[in-house]
Amino acid sequence: MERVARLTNLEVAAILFEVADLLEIKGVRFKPYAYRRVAQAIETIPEDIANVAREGRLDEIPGVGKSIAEKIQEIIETGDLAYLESLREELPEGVPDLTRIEGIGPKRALILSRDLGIRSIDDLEAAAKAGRVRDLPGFGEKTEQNILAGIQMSRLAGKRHLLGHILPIAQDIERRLSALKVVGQVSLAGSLRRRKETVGDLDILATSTRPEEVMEVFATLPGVSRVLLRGPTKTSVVLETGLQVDLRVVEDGQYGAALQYFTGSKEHNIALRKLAIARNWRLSEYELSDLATGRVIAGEDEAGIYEALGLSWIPPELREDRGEIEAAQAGALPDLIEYGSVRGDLHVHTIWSEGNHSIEEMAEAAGALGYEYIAICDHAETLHIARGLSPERLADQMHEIERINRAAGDGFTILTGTECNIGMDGRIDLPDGVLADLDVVVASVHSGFKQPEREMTERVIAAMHNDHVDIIGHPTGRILLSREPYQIDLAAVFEVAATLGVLMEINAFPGRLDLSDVHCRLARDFGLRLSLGSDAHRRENLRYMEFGVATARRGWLSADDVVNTRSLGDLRRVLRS
Ligand code: DGT
Ligand code: CA
Ligand code: CA
Ligand code: ZN
Repeated sequence: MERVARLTNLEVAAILFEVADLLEIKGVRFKPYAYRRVAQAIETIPEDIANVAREGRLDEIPGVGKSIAEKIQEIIETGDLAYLESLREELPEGVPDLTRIEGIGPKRALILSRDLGIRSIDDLEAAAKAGRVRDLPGFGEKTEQNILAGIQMSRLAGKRHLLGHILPIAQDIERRLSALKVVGQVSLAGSLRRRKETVGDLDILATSTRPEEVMEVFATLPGVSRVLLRGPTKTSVVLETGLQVDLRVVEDGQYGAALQYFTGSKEHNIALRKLAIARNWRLSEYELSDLATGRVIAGEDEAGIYEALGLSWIPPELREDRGEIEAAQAGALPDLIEYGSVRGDLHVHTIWSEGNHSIEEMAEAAGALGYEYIAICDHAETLHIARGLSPERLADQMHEIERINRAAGDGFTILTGTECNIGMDGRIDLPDGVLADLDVVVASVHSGFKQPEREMTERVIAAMHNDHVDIIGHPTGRILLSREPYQIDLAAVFEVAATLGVLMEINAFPGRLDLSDVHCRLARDFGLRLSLGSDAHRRENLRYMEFGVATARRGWLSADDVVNTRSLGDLRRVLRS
């Protein structure tokens, strides 16, 4: 028999959720509800659904009758569901997508598909713009306009936003709400509180005894372009940037439970709920309570919920169900690097290459942040678009840095450096004699992103074999929301880096954050040390460092794993060794 990959409960549930969606599109009544209910139950039961099925206990799951039980059985055995396939075939291509547009239900989607041959949202937009939608039965000019507006909205809503762009906006809203007399506690929640690299929408939580007043202020904040939903406990708005912001107001006694719930992640919450169910308790967005007696066990503060479940409080950055719950049970959570613990920035550009401020200006701004050192890492010559430095210009820059350091005296040090380019063959675009004189050599890939994995991997490994290279800059080259990482075998790179003592960069620039959280954790498993660099191109960018620290925290890193939490003396020893 062919072996079928074992599906997780979440994957089984996802298949049932899709059945529910398609039945709904077909206009079937009641059944979608039944499928959703079962899917939700499967998401949360503490046991592997395959075990439940094997022991013939599927009917113990609320809502599961004979017909759904058979379907679950089929999913577990084959990894697929013929019924779902037939539903998919019944509906013309694109119809499920069309129903995601506001104002288009199943009926209209089917008409658009049948009469105009529309297969996608792009098709629909073209047809509406050409005025071909208004003449369909039951449509009209107004509906056509609404459809275009709905398409616009769904495009904005589907877009994610960079953490680095959203955080200041979020903190401003948080400040404005905290300042209100009628507001007690306020916290940012959701993926933003977890400091995920991109954010879908912003979730904010507050306590108040006068929710209407809070909602009024929230709905009229500067920058709000539309109010999507307005109620006493939840209001949703869209900002001019297209970012949706949800505010929920709860009572003091429920604040901890709500904060825990709305911080997520969903996967973390599901795992936590299983712990509650195992004790015959129930964890909801309102409270942790005893199922039998209804007694409230915790809910006022978040730590109390974790504590009641036998866990130490888990920092939000770790809440992705990647082993943090097991670690908290064992008292083995990592001692995460703190936001204020970075002592210097190891990747800074200046006006000498593509930056906007002088060496002194960058140094002054870094000093104001409390740093002890920065490394000036302008590009080398072959990066023409970035006005890279020739060896002669770099020598001039080194003299300039020496002069500034001497004039400034002790307390703050500017390190000389480069962000040199790793050529297609792994060669570095500066002579060894020049590299040897620099304090910090960052080497990065800036071209030839399409190389096959084997070549790219060999290329970066070859660069690491240059004894002068200290750090590999933005090691996967991704640009968030726009460019995929290049193909590279990071495990192979990390293995070599571990033997050679080369550092991997966490580039804190909001669009990069590369290494990613998951890769940071892999690097830690290899025993690597990492370096944080803001890649600042102007002095304000130095503040991006906090997003790099967030990524390090999400990657389970401690201060020890990151070299620029060390004093300059210790750092120099790491760079030399
Ligand atoms: P995002 O907005 O896509 O960046 O991600 P989140 O994590 O902010 O997700 P969002 O805004 O949909 O919901 C906020 C939190 O609410 C989420 O992290 C956990 C909780 N939550 C939302 N939906 C569910 C759900 O279906 N089940 C569970 N257990 N929790 C949920
Ligand atoms: Ca969110
Ligand atoms: Ca949300
Ligand atoms: Zn670069």
